[in-house]
Amino acid sequence: MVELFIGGEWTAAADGGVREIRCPADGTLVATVDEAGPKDASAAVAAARDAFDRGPWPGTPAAERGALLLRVSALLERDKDALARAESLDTGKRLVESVYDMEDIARCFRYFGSLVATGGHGRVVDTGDPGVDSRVVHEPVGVCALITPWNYPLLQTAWKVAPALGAGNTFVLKPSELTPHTAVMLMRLLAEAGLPAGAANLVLGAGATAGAPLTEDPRVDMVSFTGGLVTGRRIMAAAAPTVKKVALELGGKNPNIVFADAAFDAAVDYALTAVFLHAGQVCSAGARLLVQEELHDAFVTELVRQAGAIPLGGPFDDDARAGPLISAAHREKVEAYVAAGLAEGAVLRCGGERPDDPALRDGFYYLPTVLDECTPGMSVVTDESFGPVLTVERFRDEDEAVALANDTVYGLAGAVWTSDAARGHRVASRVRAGTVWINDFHPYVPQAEWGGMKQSGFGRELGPTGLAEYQEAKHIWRNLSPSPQRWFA
Ligand code: TXE
Repeated sequence: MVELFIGGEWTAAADGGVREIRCPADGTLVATVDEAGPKDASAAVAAARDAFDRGPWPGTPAAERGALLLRVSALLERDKDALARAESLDTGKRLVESVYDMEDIARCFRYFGSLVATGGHGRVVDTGDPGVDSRVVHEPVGVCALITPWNYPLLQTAWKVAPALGAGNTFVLKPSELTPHTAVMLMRLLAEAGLPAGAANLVLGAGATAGAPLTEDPRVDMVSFTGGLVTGRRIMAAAAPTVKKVALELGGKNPNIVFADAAFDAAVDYALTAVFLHAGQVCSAGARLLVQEELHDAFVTELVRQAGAIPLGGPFDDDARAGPLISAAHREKVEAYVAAGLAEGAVLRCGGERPDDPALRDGFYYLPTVLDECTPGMSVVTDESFGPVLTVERFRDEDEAVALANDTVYGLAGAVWTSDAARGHRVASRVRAGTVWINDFHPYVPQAEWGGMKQSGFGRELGPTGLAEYQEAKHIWRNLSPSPQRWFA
């Protein structure tokens, strides 16, 4: 049985709740895990609070905190095959993609380890008064609730855990109830690397019963959440009465803008990975293709030809290039968006149904789907379907491309394809999104900030700002020779 990790001990759920984890690729039982409820969430917060208020971690020198993150990075490298396998069984993701993720995760810990160990830890302020010593120092925020989703389970966890620990915080992690295993494995690696008991705590379970109590608990100082927009709004409201610091990464409906002068083969190829990677279950997926009028027919014809040939299969099928959706309920949601799009006038160019291959019958597969002739306002264009569904809209000129790109409540990412360098930069600067790629799609590095504008959320992960999210700036003013002011005398 997989248990909760509270105060450095593996612990069964207080109410004896359990949950079965099944692989989305074929429905096989992966494991049975403990299911936390409010009592467990409260116990985990108590442990994290105690470790912050009385434990050694917040006062551990930054160089040692950085060194611990570097040790975790090495342990992640050591165990990457086992971690990748566990991730693939929980998510249904191709093993090769999970291996890439584990390498990125090790890099993330390495980046924050170096940043913390070598970075500046405050500054002396020039007040102009030699009788005053004024300094600004950076302190940890306190107890952090880290709530993560199922599409990149350990990656999104790493983006929070590494900076949170690096800054000296303690935390309670609540991974998605669908994909708990790599979070469990990470807890073991943190302990092996020497993290003091109570600094890292793990509760497994549903959002409403294991996650929501963390967001309401007055002993929690900060909530960092990655997930859906509706849940993000709920979490922000739950955190409001106790005025917690909140960071939200809520996905996107990301435009991929292709001008007629784009490098054709590369633009088609990247348009496919932009949207069909991990069956479209990527917060930065390029799910809205905006293509210039004169290129439209040739571009979409070639795109559809290639999309129709993408082989689907489970994590360990070497011939597969895309896997299943996470759950039956999620596939039904994607299907409903496609049906709505067709009812509103979109033209189905490929996909639009489940595969008929009997070998895939027990998984939650859905064919790569291209909906052409889409228009602003269709729900399949405005909402995040989070599946392998590409909508295609046409534009005439640069202004119209930018207007369509920004015609969304989201602002996480986007891309522009053009061989005109000046236009690439102009459009990149006008697209309201936290990341814009020019002649590329999807790359990110731990050194560069990641996060959204508008309703994609606020706060940044990765980069120096990703560390600063988990810090408070404190001004310490010391009067070196106090003498009476006689203000009231
Ligand atoms: O996510 P939820 P769901 C989007 C995507 C998807 C939609 C819904 O469009 O279709 O969100 O997916 C926990 N208090 N993204 O329902 O609910 C939950 O247990 C505290 C985008 O699976 O956002 C899980 O750990 N926690 C996205 C986490 O929140 C709560 C990635 C995410 O679940 C909670 C995933 C509550 N009241 C989905 N309710 C991205 N940004 O990458 C749920 N949770």
